[in-house]
Amino acid sequence: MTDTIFGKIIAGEIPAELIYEDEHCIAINDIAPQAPVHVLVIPRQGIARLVDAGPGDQALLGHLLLAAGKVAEQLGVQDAFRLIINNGEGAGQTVFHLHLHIIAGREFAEGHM
Ligand code: DGP
Repeated sequence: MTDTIFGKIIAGEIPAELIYEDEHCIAINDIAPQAPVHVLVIPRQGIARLVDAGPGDQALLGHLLLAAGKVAEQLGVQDAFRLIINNGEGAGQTVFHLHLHIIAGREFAEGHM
C-alpha cells in the first residue's frame, strides 16, 4: 500500500464511488476529468511508479490492461479510448500510486497525443 490518496481509497479510509472492482484493482472517476470519460484504474497493490514494477508484477500489469478494456466496454467507449500512464513528476504524475487513465468521449486527432 502507498501513503497516497489512492492508497487510502483502497484501504477504505476515504470513501469513493467504485465503477469497477476485482481482486487486483479498482476503477474510479477522476476528480478533475480531462474528458467526458476519465476513469482511473488503480491496482490494490501499491507500486509508486510504473518503473518501480518488477518482473514479479508482470501478471498484475497485464491484469490492469485487461481491466481497463473491461471498464471501457462497461462504459460503452470500447471503440475509442486512450490509456495513459504518467510516470514521474516530469511527466505530470501527482499521485505516486500507479494508475492508468482511461480517456474517452472527446475527439482524438490523428497523430496527436
Ligand atoms: P497523475 O497526474 O497521473 O498522477 O493523475 C492523478 C489523477 O488523480 C489526477 O487526474 C487527479 C486525480 N485525483 C487526485 N486526487 C483524487 C481523489 O481524491 N479522487 C479521485 N477520484 N481522483 C483524484
